[in-house]
Amino acid sequence: MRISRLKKRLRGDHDFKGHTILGSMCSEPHPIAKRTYKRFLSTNVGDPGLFPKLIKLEKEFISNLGVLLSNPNAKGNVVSGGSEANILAMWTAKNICNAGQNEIIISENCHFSFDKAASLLSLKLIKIPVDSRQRIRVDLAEKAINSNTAAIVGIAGTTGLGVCDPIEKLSEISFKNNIYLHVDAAFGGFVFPFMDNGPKFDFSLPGVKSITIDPHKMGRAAIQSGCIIYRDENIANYVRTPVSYLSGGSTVNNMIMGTRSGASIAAAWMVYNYLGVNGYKKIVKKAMSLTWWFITEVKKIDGLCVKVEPECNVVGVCVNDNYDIKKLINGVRELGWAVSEWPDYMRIAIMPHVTQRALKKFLNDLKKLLLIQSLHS
Ligand code: 0PR
Repeated sequence: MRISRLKKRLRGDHDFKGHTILGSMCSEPHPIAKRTYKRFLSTNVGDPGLFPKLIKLEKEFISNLGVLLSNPNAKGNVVSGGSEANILAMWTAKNICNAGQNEIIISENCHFSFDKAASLLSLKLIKIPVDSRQRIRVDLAEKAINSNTAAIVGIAGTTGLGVCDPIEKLSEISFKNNIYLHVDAAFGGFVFPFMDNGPKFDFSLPGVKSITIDPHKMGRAAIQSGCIIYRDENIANYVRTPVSYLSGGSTVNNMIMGTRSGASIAAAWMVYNYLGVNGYKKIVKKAMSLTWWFITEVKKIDGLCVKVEPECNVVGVCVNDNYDIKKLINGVRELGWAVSEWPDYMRIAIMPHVTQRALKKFLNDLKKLLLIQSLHS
């Protein structure tokens, strides 16, 4: 069997180099991440005795991210992605709490990984409405606090609309009430720290106990790499499964996965050190200027609007009452574009692989489809 036959079989799937993927929060990994991933493909840090140096590299990487997030004492792990990181944070919060505390206060715009966490851990999500800027209503979040509250969650870079909850205020209410605050910065974690005036969401806020941050989104690393970062070792140790028999002797596993790829860690470490803060600043600057340009162009098109001004490179494109968003989304998909669909908008993520040229073509297609809709109405 030749690889060309496999390629032929998979032909037709989208590809980041093909410039049709506009709704994804992942991107083409940096070439250095790809090379490194390949080199360490067969490593498994699920058996720490086999790869102690890779484990050390993982610790160093987490510590690097800790520094980025204003906390050199941070501890944590590279996991499969934001979903696993969020589930681990909820598991940790549950283990810290007293029995019976099972309510999680969270924005109605949260990622579905929290629904999974709630189902797995028998938690109850108290979904709080958002304000006109699509950010959690802190007044309602505060009102929802009661003796059953296990944790509060803030989102730094929402999945659909790229906004940041008021984490500073959530930190205040969490700290005051001694409640665990987790920040889901799966997307914004590799964006906001590299902006000149990005929103505050990190460990400099005293209430924040853990943060999800994903190198496989804006970090230009390879899939799978998400990170769960805890404020300190004590918090990091609330999820622990003792393992007695592996090659390094008795150890603990503090995540969901057993076998896990060391290639993800090596690639994320490599690209992070290769790009450095200045490299990421350049990536974010480019993505944000393209985002603002795209929003300006969207607003010029009769019938189109943006759901809210985003705070990072994720845009919710919607239509006015004369048009049907569902039809528009179906139309762009038929023309070959991959966009994400919400009930009243489509999500466009201006990732590093997205070019202005592709966006111009996409905007033209939107114009044509809206014209067709108006002629048929
Ligand atoms: N938290 C936030 C805020 C997210 O946006 C996401 C995923 C997660 C957690 C979960 O991360 P993992 O998917 O790494 O577990 N956000 C994207 C989404 O669900 C993930 C994605 C990426 C979807 C690429 C599509 C795609 O092509 O929309």
